[in-house]
Amino acid sequence: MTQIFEAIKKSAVRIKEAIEYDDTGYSDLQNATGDTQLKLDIKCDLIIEEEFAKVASIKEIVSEEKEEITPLHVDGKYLVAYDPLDGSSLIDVNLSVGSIFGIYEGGQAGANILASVYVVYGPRVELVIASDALHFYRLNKKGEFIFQKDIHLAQKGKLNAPGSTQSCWEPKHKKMIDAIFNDGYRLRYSGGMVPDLHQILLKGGGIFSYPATSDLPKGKLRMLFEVFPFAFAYEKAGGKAIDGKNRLLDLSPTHIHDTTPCFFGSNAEIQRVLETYAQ
Ligand code: P6P
Repeated sequence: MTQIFEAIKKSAVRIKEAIEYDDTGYSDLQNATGDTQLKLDIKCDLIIEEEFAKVASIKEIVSEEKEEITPLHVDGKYLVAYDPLDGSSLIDVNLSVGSIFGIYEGGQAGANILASVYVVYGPRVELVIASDALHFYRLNKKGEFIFQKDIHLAQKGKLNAPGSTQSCWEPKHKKMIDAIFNDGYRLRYSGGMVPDLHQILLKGGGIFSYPATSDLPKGKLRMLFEVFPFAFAYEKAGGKAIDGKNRLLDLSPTHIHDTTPCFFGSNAEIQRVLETYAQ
């Protein structure tokens, strides 16, 4: 697995430079979800595929930018599912974006995830590896990721990151979000899953929600390369990750681009979600 982490670190340095200096215009292509791809989306996907092609332990890869699974090494052990540049539409307004990776063995279910990694491209480039714990690194001037600390969530936090179109929320969800704000929580939502979830982890706790809505009954965020990697990370930090009722890592996609409603947070906030969605 170490070689996969090293390949991700090399990709992150190359993606950082692409974000800073390359064209942020749109291509005339669409991804599997129907999003028009930025030239950067395609370039970052190619960077990661190039680096993974050098890692013999990777059997196949799944990318947000590709319709189907891509085979790499027939004798490899792992499936790596990734979103090369999550929130890329935020780049042209100079907000933080990220890359997300899930490393699986023996299948594509949440139960098959062995580790996850995410990278935040912000004022600083930071990388977090979820394996035995949640390990936080920061890029230095020499292009090396230097370990900072292990991340731990408090039992209860102060941040509320309510995603999706509010006019499409179920009444019980709106009532819950309003009650959380009435308890003094601070709104922290940029529209970028990676920086939004990273902030809650670094600030010690809170809740990020992307629920089922009338316009997206199965949610928006993809199981394999967005939801499961962060669910694994939040659990390693001592928090929880659910779909409203079930633990997210107990779910299995039927298609590699399947989505699910998702809630990530400290234990106290997730308890509020469970009580709300049990109604
Ligand atoms: P909304 C970015 O497009 C993304 O996939 C995630 O990074 C982010 O959490 C979500 O969509 C934002 O969606 O509907 O709240 O704008």
